[in-house]
Amino acid sequence: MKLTLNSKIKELYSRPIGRDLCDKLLMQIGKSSSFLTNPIVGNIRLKTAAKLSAKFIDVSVFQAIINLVNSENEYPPQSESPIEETWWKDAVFYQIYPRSFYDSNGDGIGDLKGITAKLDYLKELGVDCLWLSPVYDSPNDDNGYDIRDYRKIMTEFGTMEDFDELLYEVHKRNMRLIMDLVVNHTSDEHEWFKKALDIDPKYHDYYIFRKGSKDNIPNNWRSFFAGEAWNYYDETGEWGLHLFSKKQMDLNWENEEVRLEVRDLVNWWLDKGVDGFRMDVINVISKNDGLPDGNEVIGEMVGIRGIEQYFYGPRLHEYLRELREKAFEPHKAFSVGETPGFGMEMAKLTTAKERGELDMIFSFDHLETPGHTRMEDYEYDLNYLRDYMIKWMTEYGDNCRMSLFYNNHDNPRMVSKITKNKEHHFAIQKLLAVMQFTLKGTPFIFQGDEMGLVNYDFESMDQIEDVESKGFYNEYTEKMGRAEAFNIILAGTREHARILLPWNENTNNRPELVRQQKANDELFGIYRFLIKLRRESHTLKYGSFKVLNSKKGRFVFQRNDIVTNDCNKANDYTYLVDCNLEPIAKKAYKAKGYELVFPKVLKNEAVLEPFEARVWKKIQ
Ligand code: ISL
Ligand code: CA
Repeated sequence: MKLTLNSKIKELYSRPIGRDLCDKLLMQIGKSSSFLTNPIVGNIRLKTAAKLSAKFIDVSVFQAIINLVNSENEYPPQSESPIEETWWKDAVFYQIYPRSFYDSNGDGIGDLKGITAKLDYLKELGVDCLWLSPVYDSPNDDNGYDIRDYRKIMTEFGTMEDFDELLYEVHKRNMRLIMDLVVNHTSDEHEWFKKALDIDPKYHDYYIFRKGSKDNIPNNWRSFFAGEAWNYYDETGEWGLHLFSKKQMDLNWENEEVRLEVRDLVNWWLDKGVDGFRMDVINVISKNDGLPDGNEVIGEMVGIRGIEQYFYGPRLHEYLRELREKAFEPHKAFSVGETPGFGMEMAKLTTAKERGELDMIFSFDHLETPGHTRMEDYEYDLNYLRDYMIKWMTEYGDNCRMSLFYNNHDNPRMVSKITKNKEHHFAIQKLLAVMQFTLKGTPFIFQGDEMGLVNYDFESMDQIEDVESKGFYNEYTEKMGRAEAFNIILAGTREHARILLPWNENTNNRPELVRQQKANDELFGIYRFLIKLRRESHTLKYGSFKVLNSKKGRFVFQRNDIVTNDCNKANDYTYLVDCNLEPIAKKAYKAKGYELVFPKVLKNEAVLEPFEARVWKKIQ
């Protein structure tokens, strides 16, 4: 049934996309779902809601939401059967940003040999699978997310032989490796794009071009990295679409030959033996027909005008299924999609096992407290993280698997967002680690998490190379002073996550970036301990989840094993995790009948120190 302005709020909320969008809105205004589902509000018609909220939300927003909701006719399958066990649910993943991981030859740039050199370190940590951010040939406008040749290794990182050696050494240690698949766009230096500009008809249709004069831009979309989403090409008298940097040209997925190319390159790497892919912005590959203008108000609200025209596009499911069936499935390869903007229902619709699309996705709604954005200097609220986790733990379903992460190469370190007070950092790092390895899902460590890295005190824009930061800095300086603009960049810049890891070895040419921090060996030991605990516990990987206390500042939960009749899988223990989410001491949970697992010793059993986290195991 199609929604119209005559439909009721409860009808909107009962539809998957409607629910996600409402939930996002509710989150922003700090209300729970009962705010919309109670009979009085639930029965209000959308046109009335539009009138009532006309002061804040334009009616066009309602229409845009209705269109999005109507574009999805399917519902996520319910999960009834127990969780199916598989290697990527058992695994602990570790993301490597190669440029800043380990520099083996002293040129200041991390490289493949550097990764191989550190495999024993990663094995010791207990990591099962590595995810490599892009290592392909690239002019590095966006540090490798702008690919020039999908079958060649970036010169600074080494050679294909180095890659083969790395893969061999990874597998030799019983670990796995997944690559980054960046196929929403290519570099404008890719052969295909060069041929496209030469009006080779085959390649011209690989990209998204629109004829028109210079003063007639095809639509009002903005790029993720500030500025318009279109470049003008004098040589052809056309506009070309780029959702990201000016050198990252969007591929035309409508063209079957593009999809064949993607499938070929995925198969090429899988044939080589890689174990799967993390798929960059994979949710934006299908754009609405005719590339209609983005809604101005939504653009203001979300920060990127045009996003509703492609972030959950009309042919997304079809493209994902095709790729799975023709490349991933035959290789039994793993996939995790990067899907900025996705809510839980969208996540279920792309990852539920029965749907045959992706294995997992990264949802990002937990990275900022609602009402705040990354480019903002504020203190992140752990109470929100707790509520987010509880919602996903309880509603996502056993046919879906959640990815658990706090950091990646696109974000400042979460620990610094929680507080700038260094005194608390170590406790917070332990707290985050405890949650990451005892909650239900598959953990993704970002390089340096285990070293206790925090944000870097950049002093000027000269130290920041990231294309996104530069784009926004230019935009902000037009609106405000340089100092204020720099402050915002300092809070949100991706550069924090991209400085060379402090291996405490003097082998790089930007030592000033490393010297500021020192790897925390004690934290490494704690990560190792918690990862081992998780590895050896069926409960922690697959057990059920129950909240015991979620009052302000607290998060106490229990993990119980699934009852199994399989005598090879003897019932594991029950765990209890007691977390203090605030910088003040609190009365600890009385874990009667439990023995302490983490930390090793307590100063005072009755008192939880600021940000302390404890893990208890039931005595059997
Ligand atoms: O950084 C972000 C928020 O955390 C996003 O806006 C980010 O740009 C978006 O999630 C897409 O990220 C991915 O694709 C980009 C690349 O620059 C990022 O590094 C990559 O993770 C374009 O390929
Ligand atoms: Ca190097």
